[in-house]
Amino acid sequence: MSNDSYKSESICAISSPPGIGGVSLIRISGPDSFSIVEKIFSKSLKDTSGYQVLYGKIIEKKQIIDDVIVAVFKNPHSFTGENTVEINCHGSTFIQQKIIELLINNGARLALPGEFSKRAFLNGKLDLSQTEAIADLINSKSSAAHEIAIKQLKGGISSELKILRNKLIEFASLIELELDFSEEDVEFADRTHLNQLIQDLITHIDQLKKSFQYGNAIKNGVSTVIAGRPNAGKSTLLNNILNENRAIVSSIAGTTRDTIEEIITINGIDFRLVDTAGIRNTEDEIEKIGVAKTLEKINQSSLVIYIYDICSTTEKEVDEDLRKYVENKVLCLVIANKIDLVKSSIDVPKDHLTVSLKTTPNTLEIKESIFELFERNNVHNESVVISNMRHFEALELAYNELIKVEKGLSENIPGDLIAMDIRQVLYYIGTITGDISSDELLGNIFANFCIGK
Ligand SMILES: Nc1nc2c(ncn2[C@@H]2O[C@H](COP(=O)(O)OP(=O)(O)OP(=O)(O)O)[C@@H](O)[C@H]2O)c(=O)[nH]1
Ligand SMILES: [Mg+2]
Repeated sequence: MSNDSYKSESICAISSPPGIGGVSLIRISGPDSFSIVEKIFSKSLKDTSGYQVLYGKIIEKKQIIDDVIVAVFKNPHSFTGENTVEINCHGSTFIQQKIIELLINNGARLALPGEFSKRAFLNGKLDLSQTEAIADLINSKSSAAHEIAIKQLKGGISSELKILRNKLIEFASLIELELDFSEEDVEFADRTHLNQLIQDLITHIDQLKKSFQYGNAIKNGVSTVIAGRPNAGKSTLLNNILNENRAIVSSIAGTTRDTIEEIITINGIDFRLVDTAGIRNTEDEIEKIGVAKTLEKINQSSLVIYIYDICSTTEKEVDEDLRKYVENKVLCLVIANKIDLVKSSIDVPKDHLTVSLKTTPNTLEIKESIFELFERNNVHNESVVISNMRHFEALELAYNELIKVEKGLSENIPGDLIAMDIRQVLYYIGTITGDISSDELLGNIFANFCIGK
């Protein structure tokens, strides 16, 4: 679809979830939506003002299909910015399909995934990152994910980036103007100010980039691996946290072979907990595969809960394990288990959580510790958090170009080269808000939306 052909086409889709429901919502948007709906509805829409609701009947060849409520939105006061009608019908799949069929027979066409949102963007109702926030809002499963999506929808990222972008555009233009006067060796763009702006941008974009770790964790859950030697109590821990017998627990070392994954929500954040095979050297073929998988899972995780049996593991062995298996970049909560078996007093490092998972589950305390560890290491600027991979990648590219500009300024390279690098920064920032977009980019983004949104 070229960017302009949409202006003449009216599109329709079922916007409620597929299947039977009490009621369903069918949406139609485009220049002919009113006249198309009038052909199948018992009332005229001609004299309606926007934001109006009408009660009437959907009729096919004098036969009543359904009693419906129709909401009318007049261009530009609708989500898409076009004339839009929303038909609230009864949620039978037959009725839904019938109404869609009638709309198509009268001149509408079926909407592509995300096409309503795409029109909202093309008609300037929302910028690109706000449009993407709608998809995140629909998909949000926790209060934290919801909060990030709402902030983005309100334009949090865009307004920040737009201010910086406009300042940078000004500088790029001034530098480009200098090129027209190259004979005269003039400097319209104050280099000290430009340098300051570049520094501000670098700091700011760096902050946004850092917030992605947090944003991404909230959107997709924090991958959290429970690891340790065999028999340490890993599966017991998983079961305790889930409050169900999810994994087999036994006194035989090497019970868990395959990874077991479950999601728990702590204070509104999803943690994807993975119970793993205990790490040891083994000749057992299946267990070997299990151990390899454990190591792979640890590598991919953002948080590790390392658990050990306090009676059978020395502090030195624990340290060795941590050094060998848990990389520095991964957050790690260390749990000393089976304290009930300890007869005399024993020294445990202060930062290890000492428990007896069998006799007292300590679930609340452990959950709090997991959450605290995550929070402590995810300092984020309250106002804006990046949670979208596309935005993160664009920021990273913009950041690299900014470093080039910074270097260029310090080395006094010619203005035309600096201007080129600044234009690159502008380009990458522009792709986030959609100030710069291509059919391909839009196609990729909206293909992941649901139909009817
Ligand atoms: N006394 C005591 N026994 C415990 C405690 N926690 C777990 N156990 C026991 O230790 C044994 C091993 O527990 P699991 O949870 O299966 O250990 P695991 O780390 O998953 O072991 P693998 O899957 O073999 O790697 C079981 O018999 C548990 O009942 C504890 O706090 N105290
Ligand atoms: Mg186990």
